[in-house]
Amino acid sequence: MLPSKQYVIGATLMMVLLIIVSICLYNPERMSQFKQKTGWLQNVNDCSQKLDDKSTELAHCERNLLMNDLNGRKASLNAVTSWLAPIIWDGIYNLKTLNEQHKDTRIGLFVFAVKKYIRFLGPFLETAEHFFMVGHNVTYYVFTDNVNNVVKPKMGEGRNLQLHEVSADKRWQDVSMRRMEILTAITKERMANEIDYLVCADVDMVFNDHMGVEILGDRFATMHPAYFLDEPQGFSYERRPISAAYIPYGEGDFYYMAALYGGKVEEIYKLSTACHNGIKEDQKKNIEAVWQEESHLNRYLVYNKPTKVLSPEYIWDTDLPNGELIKRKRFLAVHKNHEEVRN
Ligand code: 4GW
Ligand code: MN
Repeated sequence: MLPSKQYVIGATLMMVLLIIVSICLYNPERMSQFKQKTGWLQNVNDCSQKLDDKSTELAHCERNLLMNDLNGRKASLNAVTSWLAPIIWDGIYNLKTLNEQHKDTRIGLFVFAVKKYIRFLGPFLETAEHFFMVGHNVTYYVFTDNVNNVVKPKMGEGRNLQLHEVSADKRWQDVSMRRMEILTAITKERMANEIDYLVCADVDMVFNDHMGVEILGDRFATMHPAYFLDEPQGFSYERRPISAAYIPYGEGDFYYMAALYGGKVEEIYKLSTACHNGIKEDQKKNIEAVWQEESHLNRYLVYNKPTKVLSPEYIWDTDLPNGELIKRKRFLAVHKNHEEVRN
């Protein structure tokens, strides 16, 4: 019996298919040409083929570091801000290179120790000698109402201390805010000739690990360690439009803590002048921003973004949660008895 016509056609087609498959298996290059011609490659994720679709490219190439939305990491945990300023974490910088770049840089450290806060000055300065800008040219600018009571620490080479007398304000809020007024004067008159960068710090802190030239930039500020995982609508910015420190909902990137910030001397002159003017404007209206000069600092930094942001490695408090995210705790808040230090 002869095979039917359909059977012959079917068998021939099978034979042709078999030949194609065996040629492809033998020659993979021809296989990929075949795939491209027939469009098989269209769904393959190839970063280089999707340059016109930036968001898809970023997502599937896992470059989430630059993303600041729900698909990416929290803005605070990145190594760069959305305006492309570095966020300083351990491991992102090479200290040897930076030290070489800054070998002639002159750095100032500005600190206020008035009334009962003079007790914090000794540990602050002693730990600074161990951890702050070691090997660099450092001038401490200490402002106090009790110059005779300051014990100078043993200081390394290239380091010196200036003591400046300042009157003690009655209200602690005024003591804290007075720093902005003093800064406007001293950055203009004295520091402009003496130093290149100024670092401003609270005195109720101790240095606990390396803090060096990696923090320096035109204008830098530190994330508040209690807010770094919060969303901006939860930040304790000044929210009353009547205040000069007002920041509307929807604006702002980080909540910065006034316990550590700095920059080039002329930048700190501009920053302190703006904050001091804001404080004076509020005083005329008989109001005070919710967190005094820290509120004005945050307002300034929303509209004059820092060129470098310091991660919570640079201000930490051991009472806070999420400490496991912070590898190096470089500058620690001293736990104080608030009743005891109240003036
Ligand atoms: C409450 O009674 C006080 S006293 C709040 C601040 C006081 C204070 C602050 C003071 O009596 N003397 C003084 O020199 N200061 C300076 O302002 C000092 O440099 C201190 O670190 C800075 C900011 O005050 P603070 O450290 O108490 O602020 P927080 O609580 O934000 O760390
Ligand atoms: Mn403090």
